[in-house]
Amino acid sequence: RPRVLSGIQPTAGSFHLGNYLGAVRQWVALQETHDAFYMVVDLHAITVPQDPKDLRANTRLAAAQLLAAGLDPDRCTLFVQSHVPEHAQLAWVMNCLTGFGEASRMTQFKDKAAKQGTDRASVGLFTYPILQVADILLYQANEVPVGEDQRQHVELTRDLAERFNGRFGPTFTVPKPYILKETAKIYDLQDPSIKMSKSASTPKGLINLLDEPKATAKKVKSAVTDTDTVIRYDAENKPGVSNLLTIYSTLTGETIGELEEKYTGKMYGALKTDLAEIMVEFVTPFRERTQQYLDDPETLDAVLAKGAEKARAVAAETLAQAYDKVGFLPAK
Ligand code: AQP
Repeated sequence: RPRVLSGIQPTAGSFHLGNYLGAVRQWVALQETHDAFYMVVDLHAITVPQDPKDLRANTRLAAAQLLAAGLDPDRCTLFVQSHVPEHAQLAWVMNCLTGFGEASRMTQFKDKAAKQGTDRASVGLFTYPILQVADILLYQANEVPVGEDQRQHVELTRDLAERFNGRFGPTFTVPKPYILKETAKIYDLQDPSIKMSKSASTPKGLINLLDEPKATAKKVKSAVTDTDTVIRYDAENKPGVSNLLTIYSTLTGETIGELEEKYTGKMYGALKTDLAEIMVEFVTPFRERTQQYLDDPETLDAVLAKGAEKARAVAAETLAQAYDKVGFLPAK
């Protein structure tokens, strides 16, 4: 079976619709066909300041949401990044292989650092794409299921894997991004020119899966569309309507073409009312299942402990090979 690896940050509490449609939904499908490793990336979370109590709670919350979304610990390996110290250990080697200019070109870093101010942005934020490289290479992943915003980091991973292999001999699998065109980028409901994001979106444009279903329905109903009246997919000229059609189609399995036909001659209001109902039907059981996992922290922690053990077995082997190739003296 080919292998996949991906991660999600525990920082925002609730996952948002972009996280789910862009990434987590694919994770659930891929556990059936791939040897799948998924993690809650708490090391990445501390690239910006975190309250320790919140971080711990949000890490459990993220794991609970992944299980609620359909990850099955018998079909995939689910773990917490900091439980596998090899991530930080390989990251150092990768840091030393990356050019300063190369790291400076990462657009996510540039965007986030610009928002925080260069003096306040941490060095961790600067090197976090390189930690991500280590995350992926440790598992010899063939594919990395992510949203479009992560494509550049997977490209960096490919470059560094090839550089390491070229310099020290074949060691790492060179991974490919796994990005579904339709859901690669889910947009803010109030500003469909920007991606839905916990930090960039307006509260009204961001659908948090754990919010009150009623509030979610309201956000869908007040989504920004356009002054035209035709319900048609046209990402360039009708980004708001197209975003709603993408969300609708992904959640129901109806194709965009079928939806365009279904809503011929209907008003935007009808589309939004129906989509609001579909969203409520989706988030209500999701919230309940998440709560059930949170109510049983011992079981949750046991799942994560078992996941960490499985992950470490793979990660330790890769790290040992990499350390040997680099020329580190083995500790006897
Ligand atoms: N709008 C989106 N459309 C499609 N995919 C998305 N992802 C995030 N936003 C969208 C994908 O979700 C996965 C987890 O990303 P993350 O750990 O970076 O989660 P986040 O921090 O909650 O993501 P945000 O909201 O984008 O936060 P910022 O911008 O503050 O970092 C990834 O695979 C990502 O591509």
